[in-house]
Amino acid sequence: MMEKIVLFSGAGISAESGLKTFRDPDGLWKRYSLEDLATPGAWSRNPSLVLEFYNARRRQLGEVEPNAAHRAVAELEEQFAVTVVTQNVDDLHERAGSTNVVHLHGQLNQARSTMDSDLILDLGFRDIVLGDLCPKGSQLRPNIVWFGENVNNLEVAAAAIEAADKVLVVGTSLSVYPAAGLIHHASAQAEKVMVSMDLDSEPQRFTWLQGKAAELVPAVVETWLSGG
Ligand code: BV8
Repeated sequence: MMEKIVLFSGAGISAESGLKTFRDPDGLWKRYSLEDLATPGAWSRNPSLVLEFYNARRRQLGEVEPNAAHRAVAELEEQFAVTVVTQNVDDLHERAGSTNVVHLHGQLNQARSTMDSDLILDLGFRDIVLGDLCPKGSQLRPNIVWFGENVNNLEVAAAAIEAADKVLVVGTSLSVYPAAGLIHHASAQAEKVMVSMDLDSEPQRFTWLQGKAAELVPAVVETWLSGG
């Protein structure tokens, strides 16, 4: 029976691929107010602004690549049963080769109908503009979970973390709920490691490794793949 690993990631795992994080000094929420861009109110007030914000991030996503951290996580699948639980809306885990990725906050390369939230369309890296309609005739929106909207796949994610023999948390400030609360589902006997540049909140029962994901994650993966 393969040991189970959960990789729980936030924006910091994609920082070295060139995607901005949210709360670092040059982060997205330092330049834009999240209330003006990532809430249902923002969408009803100014849908074009919201569409352009996500169009710009989606275009950028089409120009960046997974980094060594994403690739190392994909390599774990050689010897472990791996579930990636990510807060990120990018597809870099998938592009690096991870085959079991649970997105909590939606996916930037998907659009969603505004009249049927189950009607989801693949976008690739294309824009969404006003007038782009779903097959049922309503405006398309980014398939992103905005603040004040319910998070996807919470139960699946919690169950995977509870069952994990090892939990590796990478690149998250743990400042957004309920996603951040998921790490408390890690069992007492699981090996628990957290990689980030700085500590925004106490790492709870996790061993904290301070540094860059593209350096530290491959080292942790190498240790685990060689039986350490
Ligand atoms: C919900 C998609 C129930 C958008 C995101 C008042 C009203 C309503 C809700 C609330 C409220 N007060 C609080 C809430 C709950 C709210 C919340 O938590 N707000 C926060 C701001 C306090 N949560 C919600 O609203 C959630 N839904 O509660 O529904 C409900 C329903 C109705 C009414 C009420 C409640 C929905 C939250 C989802 C929001 N969407 N993303 C988009 O992407 O545009 S959240 C966004 O921030 C990201 O998805 C990510 O998940 C999240 C956290 O960011 P991180 O990934 O952690 O990134 P961050 O920049 O913060 O940190 C970077 C980390 O990386 C740092 O630790 C840094 O050290 C490290 N790092 C940087 N570089 C590197 C590195 N580490 C390693 N290597 C490096 N190179």
